[in-house]
Amino acid sequence: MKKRHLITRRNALIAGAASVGGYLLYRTIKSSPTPTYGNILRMGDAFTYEAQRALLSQKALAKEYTKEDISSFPATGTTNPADATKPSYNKEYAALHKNAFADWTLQVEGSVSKPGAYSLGDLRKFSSRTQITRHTCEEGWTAIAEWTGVQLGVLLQAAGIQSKARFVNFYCYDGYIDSIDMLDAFHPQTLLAYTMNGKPLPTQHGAPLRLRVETQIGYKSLKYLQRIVVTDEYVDPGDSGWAWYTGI
Ligand SMILES: Nc1nc2c(c(=O)[nH]1)N[C@H]1C(S)=C(S)[C@@H](COP(=O)(O)O)O[C@H]1N2
Ligand SMILES: [Mo]
Repeated sequence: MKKRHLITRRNALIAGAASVGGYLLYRTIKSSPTPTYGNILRMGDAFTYEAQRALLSQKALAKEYTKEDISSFPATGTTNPADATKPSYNKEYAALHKNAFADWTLQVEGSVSKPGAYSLGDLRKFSSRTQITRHTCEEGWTAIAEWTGVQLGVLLQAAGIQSKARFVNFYCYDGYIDSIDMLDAFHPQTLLAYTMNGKPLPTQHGAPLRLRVETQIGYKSLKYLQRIVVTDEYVDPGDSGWAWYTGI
């Protein structure tokens, strides 16, 4: 039986409230020094003891579900950058897609001592994490799926992230750009996911690699990843009208 996910007014209100809360937190982050990777390593200067405890406690993890909870999962926004009839069409992506992503690599650059390009095979060699989590779209729907991938923090450490780094910027084949701070980047559930429900990530869900940021609303979980730039500055999508930080 096919489960339907109705966009309910209640869910829309919850998503809206989460955005307002997120915006207040965002303003707080902006008005206080944003933690660098070095701050997080030292667990010192930028944080209070309570904040560190909250960060490290199990409560800081988003709820994880069981296989029985897995639901149907709508695809929204860009659903295929290889489709030449859509505005999101990207020629380079179309070529990679045609070749089943054999030539695809993820660029990792910026404030790292070992910038480089990682193939899917390279990413699969890292230890992986599997989690069943709920995605919350700002448009008011939620869905549950199982994701497997490499923790972003593991990759950043392998790339030699420098202690002054404050943000991670992401660039996608469909033109999406966004960024997260070091707390989210090193959150244990922040994954670069190559598997959804036990199968290679489907095209409509961001093949071959997407971000999963379980601490924030769905639009931070970028699909069709192309490039990661570690930096002291963040990129703001700006024109989207949504807050940069939208914790849930
Ligand atoms: N590159 C890219 N990432 C994206 C989007 C997109 O259109 N392009 N849409 C975002 C939004 S608003 C949501 S809700 C989720 C949708 O993911 P899904 O299509 O797998 O459900 O991806 C997010 N990441
Ligand atoms: Mo969304």
